[in-house]
Amino acid sequence: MENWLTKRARLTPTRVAVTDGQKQMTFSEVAQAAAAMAGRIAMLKSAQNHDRIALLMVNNLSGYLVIMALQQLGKTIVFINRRLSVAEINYQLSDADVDIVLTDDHYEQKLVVQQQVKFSDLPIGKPVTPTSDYPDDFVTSIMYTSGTTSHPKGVMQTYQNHFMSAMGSALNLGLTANDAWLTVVPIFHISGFSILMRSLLYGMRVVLVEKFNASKINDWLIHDTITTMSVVPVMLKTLLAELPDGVNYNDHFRAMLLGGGPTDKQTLQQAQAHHLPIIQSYGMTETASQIVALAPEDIQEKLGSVGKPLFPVTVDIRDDQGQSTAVGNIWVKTPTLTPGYLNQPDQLNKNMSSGWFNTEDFGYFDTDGFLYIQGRQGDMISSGGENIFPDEVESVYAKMPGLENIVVIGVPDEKWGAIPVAVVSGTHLSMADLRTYGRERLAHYKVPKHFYRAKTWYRTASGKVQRHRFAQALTELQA
Ligand code: S0N
Ligand code: MG
Ligand code: MG
Repeated sequence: MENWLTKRARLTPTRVAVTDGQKQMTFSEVAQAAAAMAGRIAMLKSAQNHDRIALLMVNNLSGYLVIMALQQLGKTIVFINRRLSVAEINYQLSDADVDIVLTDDHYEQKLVVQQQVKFSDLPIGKPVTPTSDYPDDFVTSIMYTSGTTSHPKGVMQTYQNHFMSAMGSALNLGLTANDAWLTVVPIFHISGFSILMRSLLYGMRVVLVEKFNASKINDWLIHDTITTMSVVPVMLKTLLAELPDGVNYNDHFRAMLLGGGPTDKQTLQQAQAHHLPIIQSYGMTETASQIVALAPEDIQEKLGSVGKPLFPVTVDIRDDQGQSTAVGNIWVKTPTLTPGYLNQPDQLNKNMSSGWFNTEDFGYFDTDGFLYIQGRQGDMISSGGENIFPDEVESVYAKMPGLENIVVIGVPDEKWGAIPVAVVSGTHLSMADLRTYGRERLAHYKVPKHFYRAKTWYRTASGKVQRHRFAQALTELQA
């Protein structure tokens, strides 16, 4: 396909593409600014010989323009989660074989790469001629997700993935020339980046918000003509808690796309009481965002369901033998599916069968064809829209001197949905030492919030830790 930004700037040059509330830019202005920014990036020493460039950003205009610029240069963007520790980031940079990392101006940590450049320190350069094509199978973005292995994997997303995802979303939510999508979910996640891709395809205004602040966002949703917003459950809860009774969002507001983890019934009922147009959805980095979502007309009737598969998507429920069943693993067939994990084709293949992908989530359809998610295979903890894998946390603590055993477990949490806690044994280390060790090496949301000392260490005969027995015993330990 032709370069989406060039095309969009030709189709609707004077429409507003993006704003941060202070400054706004039209699509024509974005196209020009992106070509100028691309010229500056192209001046970097090794930019020419590298296909991938990493990005550490927050949701603001300069970050937005750097993304647009990297696409003009035909570079693959490796998005780095801004909350990760230096060690975690270095792992991803090295795994992606990246030598250039561009960072927002507030990022001060030193990373192990040949060139680390703040946006405002980019050299002066002449605007470039943008790449003419956005090829369907070109990997434009890579985002790392943790998994049951102790190291995260780079999920590759092609233009075709993003295109089909944006179409599926539009065919469900509809589209108007006045749409505006509030973007406070991080752009380094697919929840955020997918909004930028939709904007280019739809000709839609993006409202960038750098820091989640519930009262400011409520104010914006009440007074601006924003039509759509993506949220994770903790954001919805916080917005509701700050929203005065009887106050509604602006009349144009028609979709609050809710995803990134399970939401409790009480929060959904509260949202209903406020007449919020909650569109529950289900999706993941591997599927370039939502693949199943509620339709606006089903919001009232189907509370708790994530909706029906979007137009390009097919879903099948299968048992462990791969046979269709009523309740079981959620398998999906979708043109939005990643072509694979960077450098690890086997990792995707092991969950694939004849073009179908096993999400490892559990669920079922009701008799009207609405999907309900029941949980997940394995031990993943979903905290505030971030996924935490106990294996990854445990493998970091395994190297801590003076600590013999640790097991990490997810427990329900009022605010975040779930949080990690740990049970330890064979140590005189203080709780403070254990916490500090983790915070120096891991993203803070992954560090266990409490450490309990075990009286018994549960293992199978073969020596494998029995996580579920620790989870059961936790209630006693907490007492
Ligand atoms: C909720 C957020 C904004 C909270 O961050 P906040 O308030 O900015 O925190 P800080 O002030 O930085 O820190 C305060 C303390 O809170 C801790 N903390 C921060 N985040 C978490 C967390 N997630 N869990 C636990 N603790 C957290 C900090 O560590 C700090 O503590 P101390 O001081 O002790 O260090 C933030 O977490 C956030 O932005 N979350 C959302 C992330 C997200 O977007 N996830 C979605 C990922 N999934 C997908 O992208 C696939 C699904 C999808 O595409 C989708 C999802 C949602 C909506 C739409 C879609 C779609 O399909 O389009
Ligand atoms: Mg990591
Ligand atoms: Mg290298």
